[in-house]
Amino acid sequence: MTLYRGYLKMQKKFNKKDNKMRDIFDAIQKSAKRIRKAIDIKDIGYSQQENSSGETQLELDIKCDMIIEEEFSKVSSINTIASEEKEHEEVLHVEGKYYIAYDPLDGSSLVDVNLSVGSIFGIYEGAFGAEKMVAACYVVYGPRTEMVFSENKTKLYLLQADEFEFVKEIQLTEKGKLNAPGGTQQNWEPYHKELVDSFFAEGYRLRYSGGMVPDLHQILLKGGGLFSYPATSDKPAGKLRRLFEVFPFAFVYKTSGGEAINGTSDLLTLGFAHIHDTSPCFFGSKYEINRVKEVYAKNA
Ligand code: FBP
Repeated sequence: MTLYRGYLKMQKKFNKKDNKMRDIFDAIQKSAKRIRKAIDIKDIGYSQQENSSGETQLELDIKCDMIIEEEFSKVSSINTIASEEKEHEEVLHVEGKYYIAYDPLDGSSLVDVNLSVGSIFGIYEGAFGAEKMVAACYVVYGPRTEMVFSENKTKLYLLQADEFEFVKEIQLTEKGKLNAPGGTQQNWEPYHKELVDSFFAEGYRLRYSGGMVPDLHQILLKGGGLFSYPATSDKPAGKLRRLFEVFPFAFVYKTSGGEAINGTSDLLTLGFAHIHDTSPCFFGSKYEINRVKEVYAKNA
């Protein structure tokens, strides 16, 4: 086989793989545009339904979930989907090789106070699991609509005239200035409170909206800092869900030169027993994450 024919064969294989990911990328963009319109409606009441975490679902949660399922059902490379709004995973195309776990509208309870919210996607190959992750994406619905897609690099896109335009690649610095401490403070471990306070004592600024997507997006775009949602006495396993929220942001932060841990271990080395499992989580630039590791190694 001549060199050139070998190159063509590799190209074809690469393009086929690229096209499959491209189809997923397109389906996420179509979903995001429809969700943007769905958010801008007057009535955002609660439904009669509860999700698997016992939270009453907003009509909007269910609508956004339906939009994403509709768009993904048209993509033959997607084998199975799992939604934060549904108890069980669902097979779409048995021939497909990608498994996608998503949070259709994270922080949805913030819509009625007009704060930014987001959609989160974890793209896994062959099965669900941190070690199977090949790409991650999130969309921020704020004053503007932005999308961040991580595969080999992390790229920012802005919705302009109904098209997502590439803006820039994102890279975290070694050390940041922003601190986003989640969880009910009265239920924090004393050593965690000390850690959070030590960053403020160093001049870090408080930036916490209660929406994971805008909070992590701000730290990513402003060059670094720390987002934390620890284990607390009322939530000893943390609050945020591994497959839908934690693993995707761990992938984005690590691909952008940052770190992501559960206090002691790399989040992308964790397993899961149930698709709705949660985990304590810390996302940030290297300096801040090393500080967390030091404190948690001594105490946890
Ligand atoms: P949902 O996925 O149910 O919206 O919850 C997740 C979330 O709202 C995150 O966006 C946010 O970081 C966290 O919960 C806020 O939790 P708390 O209100 O305990 O600080």
